[in-house]
Amino acid sequence: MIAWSPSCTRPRQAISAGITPPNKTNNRETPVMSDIAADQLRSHLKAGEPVELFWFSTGSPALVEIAAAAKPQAIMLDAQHGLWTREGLEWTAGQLEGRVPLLIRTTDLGAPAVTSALDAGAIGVLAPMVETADQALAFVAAARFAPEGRRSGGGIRPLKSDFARYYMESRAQTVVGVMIETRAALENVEQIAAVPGLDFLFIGTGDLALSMGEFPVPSPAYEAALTHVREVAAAAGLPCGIFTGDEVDARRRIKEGFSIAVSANDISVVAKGFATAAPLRDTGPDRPAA
Ligand code: 3PY
Ligand code: MG
Repeated sequence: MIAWSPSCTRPRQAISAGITPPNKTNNRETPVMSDIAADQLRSHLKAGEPVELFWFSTGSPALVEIAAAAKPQAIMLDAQHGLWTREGLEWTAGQLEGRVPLLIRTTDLGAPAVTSALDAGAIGVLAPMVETADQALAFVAAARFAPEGRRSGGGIRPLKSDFARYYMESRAQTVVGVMIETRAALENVEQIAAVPGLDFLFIGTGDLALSMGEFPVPSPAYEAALTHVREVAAAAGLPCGIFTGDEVDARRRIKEGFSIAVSANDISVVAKGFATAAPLRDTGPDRPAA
């Protein structure tokens, strides 16, 4: 039996082929990863259903807790540009465990960044600024235990109950994506999409526009690049995500055929919320005199 991974929809052999998560029906063997959440995310991606992401940069576990009540299909903590500390990742992952699928955009492409994110309890990682197939290959290897990769074993959450089970579940369930967000990545996107063990591509629209010289007013060439990446991903059997600024933008991209889009990010939501609160001081002269 082949345990499901988004890569299993692909023509080539999936990296997780042959890995079966331990039997979840045995009550002595409670899953140790964020199992339900992981299943939800993977089944959405497998079915080609749109996945809406809430994206968090402020490093606030409290904000994530508030947002999780809206039941997003997945949450992304941005360790590259955001204020997340190692402990913040850990506490946030703990509070979401099994309820909302948690992904982490790693600080960089290095193995320690990937290890911290997965040890904290994320069910998947997203690599920023990937430009070559070799970089994608190394990132995938850092995210997967041997024999598929070279992830180091350890961490509080993986070790807290049954590391053998965690190891098996993680081999079957961990989701790995890479960002396409530079001109060089565009040139190499076919080779990147062909990297075994990759589960999705994700376009960083801001950096891509900067790198192409298309910021702040993109031309049709920029839109054509987005379409090209989506089509390359589809040809490789991979879902393609895209960074979007709000729900309207996210809906538009999902209608175009993107699989993952960002319907809310904490910076914008908080900024907009406070902006609408400010006009109170303009209430006017109708107020009774003190
Ligand atoms: C980009 O748009 O470049 C991103 O990385 C999303 O934050
Ligand atoms: Mg970026």
